[in-house]
Amino acid sequence: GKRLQGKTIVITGASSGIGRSTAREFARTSPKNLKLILTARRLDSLEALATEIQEEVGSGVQVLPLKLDVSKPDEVRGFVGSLPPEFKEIDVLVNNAGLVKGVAKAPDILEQDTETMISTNVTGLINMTQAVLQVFKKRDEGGRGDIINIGSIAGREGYPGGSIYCATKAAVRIFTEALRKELIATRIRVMEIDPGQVETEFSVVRFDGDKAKADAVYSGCEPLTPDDIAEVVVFNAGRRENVVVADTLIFPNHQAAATVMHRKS
Ligand code: NDP
Ligand code: 8X3
Repeated sequence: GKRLQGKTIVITGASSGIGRSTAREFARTSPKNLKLILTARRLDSLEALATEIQEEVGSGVQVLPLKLDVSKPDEVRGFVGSLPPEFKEIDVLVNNAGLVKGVAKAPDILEQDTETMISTNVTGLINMTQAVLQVFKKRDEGGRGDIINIGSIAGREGYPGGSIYCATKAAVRIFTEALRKELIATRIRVMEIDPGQVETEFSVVRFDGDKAKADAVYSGCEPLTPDDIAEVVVFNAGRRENVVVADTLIFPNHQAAATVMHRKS
C-alpha cells in the first residue's frame, strides 16, 4: 500500500517460513519504492529469495540479503553500523527469527536446547530491538518507527513438552508490553502477532530434521500457511500512524488453544 512506500524494513529469520512470506508480501503490496533488509543465518537462501523478489516485482524494491545470527550479541551490535548508507534509515523491524528444539519434559530438557531457544527467541529479539531503537529514537516527537514482534499462542499458555519454548514466547509478550509503555511519549509503535499452528520448517527444526515426526504434528489438521501470517504483518504495518494493532492472535479454523485441535481421522 501507499503508506509503506519509501520504507526500509528489516525482517529477521527471512530465510524460511513466516519471515520469508512476509518479505514477499511487503514486496508484492509495495512494489514501487521499498527497501527490504532480509536477515538470517542461511545467506544462500536469502540471496535466492532476493532474486525471486526482484524477478517478481522488479527494481522498485531494493533487497539487501544479510547474514545475521540474532543469538550472537556482537553480530547484532554491529548490524546497524554495517548497513550501506541507503539502508540505514530503518522504519520497520519485524522480529520474527525464532525456533523450538525438542519436546522433552523437565528434568530431561537438554541444557543446550534451553540455551539455543532463550538466546534466539528472547535475547536475540531484545538485542535487535535495542539496536534498531537507536535509529528510531533519533527522529522527531521522541522517535518513530514500528516494531512487530512474532510471539505465539505458546506465549499465552504453557503446554507439556514445550515449557522452555512457551517461556521464551511469554518473555516476548511481556517485553513487548513493557516496551509499548516505555515508548508511550513517542510515535514508535510496538506490536505483537501471535500465530497458532503454521506449517513451516518450525516442526522440522523442532525434531532435528525428522520430516515424518514434523508431518505428524499437522496430520488431520489444516494449519495456517506462512502467507496467512505475512498478510497480517503487512496489514498491521500499513495502518495509519496513529493506529497501533497492539496484539493479534491468529488460529486456523480447527484450533482454539495451543493443544485444543480438531483432527479429522
Ligand atoms: P521456520 O523454521 O520456517 O523459520 C524460522 C526462521 O528463523 C528461519 O528463517 C531461520 O533462519 C531463522 N532463525 C533461526 N534461528 C536464528 C538465529 N539464531 N538468527 C537468525 N535467524 C534465525 O519457522 P517459522 O516461520 O514458523 O518461525 C518464525 C517465527 O514464528 C518464530 O519466532 C516462531 O517461534 C514463530 N511461530 C511459529 C509458529 C508455527 O506454528 N510455525 C506459531 C507461532 C509462532 P536460519 O536458520 O537461516 O537462521
Ligand atoms: C508455535 C506454536 O503451540 O505449536 O509457536 O508451539 S506451538
